[in-house]
Amino acid sequence: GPHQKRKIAFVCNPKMGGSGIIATELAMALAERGHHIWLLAERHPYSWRQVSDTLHFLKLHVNDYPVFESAPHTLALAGALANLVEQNGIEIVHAHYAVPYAAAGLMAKFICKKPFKLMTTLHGTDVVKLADDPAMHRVIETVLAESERVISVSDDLAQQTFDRFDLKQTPATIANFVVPKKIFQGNRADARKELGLDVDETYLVHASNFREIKRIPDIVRCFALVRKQMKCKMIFLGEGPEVEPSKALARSLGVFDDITWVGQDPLISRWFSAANVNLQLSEYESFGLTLIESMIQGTPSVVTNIGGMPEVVKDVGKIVEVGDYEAAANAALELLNDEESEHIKKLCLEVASSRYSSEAVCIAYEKVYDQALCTK
Ligand code: GMT
Repeated sequence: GPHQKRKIAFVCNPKMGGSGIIATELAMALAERGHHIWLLAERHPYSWRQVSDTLHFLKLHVNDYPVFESAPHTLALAGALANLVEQNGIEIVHAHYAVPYAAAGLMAKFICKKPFKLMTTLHGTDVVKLADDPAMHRVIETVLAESERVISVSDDLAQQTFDRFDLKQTPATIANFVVPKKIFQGNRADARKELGLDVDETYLVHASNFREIKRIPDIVRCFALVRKQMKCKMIFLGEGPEVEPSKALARSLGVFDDITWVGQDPLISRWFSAANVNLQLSEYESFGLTLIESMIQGTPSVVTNIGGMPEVVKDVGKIVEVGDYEAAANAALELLNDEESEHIKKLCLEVASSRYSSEAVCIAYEKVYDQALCTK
């Protein structure tokens, strides 16, 4: 339906990672819907595309004058935001992550000569992990209280936030979404041919930034157990500190030759389309973007019973306890069972396109922006 065109500045982490991907895709989708969007960051986010002339990128310059131990990034962001708002008549600053992005937004509010509304989307690590740090806790609590609206990417994260901070109300949930343009359009065989994979092989997949929180050793152990039961291969997508240790563990478990470490690949959807099962066995995950990226390609996931993952894979995946890689292996074997796989594939597609539609998310945010601008 018709909606008012807004002027919105986005601030997010431009590095490869779910929060930056979602913020960037949301910025682009809203610009395509006619809103005027500015994205302020140290560099173009990974998935940035100039989709509309109502979309603007502003490079953040952080002065790293040598007297500083580390460059005052948050202050640079706050000042640049204040300038951006004043120069362009921006009505809303939409921050992805309470710290440091919404905190910079709050500082900008203090500096800026024109009023604007601060919107904060929580992606997890900001509230759940940083809340344990007493200094950070105070900052986050203030930022949440001073944000016009706080949105969480899952119901679980909303509840966790409410439990940890003194808030007037639980944040509203607007889930992450599938990006239509990124969907691989071919079938599994097409994807495999394009990737040079064996059309008849069974492939398990995992994608992340290989931080400790992803529990990569559990994935390697899970794969080794599945490999004992049937011929199959493992594909690791992404880069990070746990890549090298995972190779050592794979060697010691005798499955090194059955694993491919692909590294970073922008065409991640092709890999999910090619795979039979996706594994995400993290210690914490507010949402788990790869779950819907694989779901839309018809590939179900085995996940740990933590954070937002159970609500994301509800009806279309298997849930095991954190650390229980044996249960994860059994769950993967169940999903690999031929009888079930055609049915699951259909269900995955259905759920991913209905529950995680990008249009529905844009509409939900437009409503939140409207509400924020209507309250004085
Ligand atoms: O999990 C990461 O390593 C990256 C992190 C980020 O900042 O991009 O991801 C968080 O936000 C994503 C988008 O909302 C979620 O899908 C991830 O689950 C969440 N990560 C954690 O909660 C650990």
